[in-house]
Amino acid sequence: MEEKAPRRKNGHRRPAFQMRISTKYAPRKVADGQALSCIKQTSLAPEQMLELYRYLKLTRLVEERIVNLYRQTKVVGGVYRSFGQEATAVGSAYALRKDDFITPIIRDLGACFVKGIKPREIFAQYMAKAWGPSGGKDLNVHFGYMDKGFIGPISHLGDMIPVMGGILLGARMQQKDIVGLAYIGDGGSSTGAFYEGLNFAAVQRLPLIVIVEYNHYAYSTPTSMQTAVRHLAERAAAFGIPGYIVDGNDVIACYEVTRQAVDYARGGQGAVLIEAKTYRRKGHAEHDDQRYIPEGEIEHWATHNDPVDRFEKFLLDQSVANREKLDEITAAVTREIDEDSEWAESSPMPEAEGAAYGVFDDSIAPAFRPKVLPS
Ligand SMILES: Cc1ncc(C[n+]2csc(CCOP(=O)(O)OP(=O)(O)O)c2C)c(N)n1
Ligand SMILES: [Mg+2]
Repeated sequence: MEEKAPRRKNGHRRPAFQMRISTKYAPRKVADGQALSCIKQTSLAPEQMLELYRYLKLTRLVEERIVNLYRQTKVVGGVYRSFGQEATAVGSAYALRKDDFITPIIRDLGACFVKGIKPREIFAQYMAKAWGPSGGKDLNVHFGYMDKGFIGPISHLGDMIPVMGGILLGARMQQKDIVGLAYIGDGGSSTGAFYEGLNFAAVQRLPLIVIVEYNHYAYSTPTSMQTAVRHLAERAAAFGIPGYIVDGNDVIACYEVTRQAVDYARGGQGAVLIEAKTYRRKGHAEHDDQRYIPEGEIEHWATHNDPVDRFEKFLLDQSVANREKLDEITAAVTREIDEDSEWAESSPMPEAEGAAYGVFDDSIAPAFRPKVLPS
């Protein structure tokens, strides 16, 4: 009789080849003419659902205001939106603990809000103001907040996955039980850094959750032109880790699948790959006129699969809230946005010499001090 392979030094047997991916939270086909809602099986309490609704509306309306400021030439640089895919970032980040870490990319503003970032910080950052989180040194979502558990993006193309692996390895050495959630686009998931980072996390059994946002495009390249796999979650098999497909426009499904992954990762079982099926309804950035999109495609998603509409329908159908309650939440969000954008607009631009600080160790005189700073 064949003997069982001995346990390896690191304590686990080679995992079985996993071609199967979980589709429990995958998008469902609905009967013709029936509007999409959200999954009903959830552990979320009604007040948590209303909080999720607030984050969804906040994300959409903050981005709308940023576009408004951009058209008035008050924004420095580009504007990147998560329009139509807000549920993925909001629902997934909501499944984390306060001390867990995230690495958001350009479509994950909602996750930053869930982590405790205020709209005023986002407005000031987009306008390169001194009171923004990077003090005008960088733009849009290029900023981090270590004490809120979020790492600023180095690049949007996969590099944050090995960085998060390093954070989690460091946390393990410090005996902290934090989980790391790294977001990546469909395009970014075809880069070398994605493979190296996830492979390392898988073999080290690090508590890393990677969410691949399949939003159909990387800049102007359709996903089918940059990868031969149909479902990006299938790639989990290459790393020997579990893979899930989730309906990225169903905020409850995004929460539930991430919560399951968080339990698995925090329980010491290792990394998880989640593919969120969604759609980028705006261009790569505000300047992109989307001429490469087939006619009717955006309208189709807008009419049938908008994450905010779907969640509203759910909340009303399930009697979690009535229309007045939802309007009240939206009105409060709008008031906050009005106040915060005004605060950011009236805040100062940075002083030139500020550029010399916060780059290297501030206790050492900046290299160009004699030329820039008064002695
Ligand atoms: C090394 C590097 N090259 C190029 C870019 C510019 N860039 C930022 S996002 C992006 C496309 C990403 O597409 P995808 O991964 O599908 O994410 P999505 O924008 O759809 O969310 C590109 C080319 C970059 N940030 N870093
Ligand atoms: Mg993409």
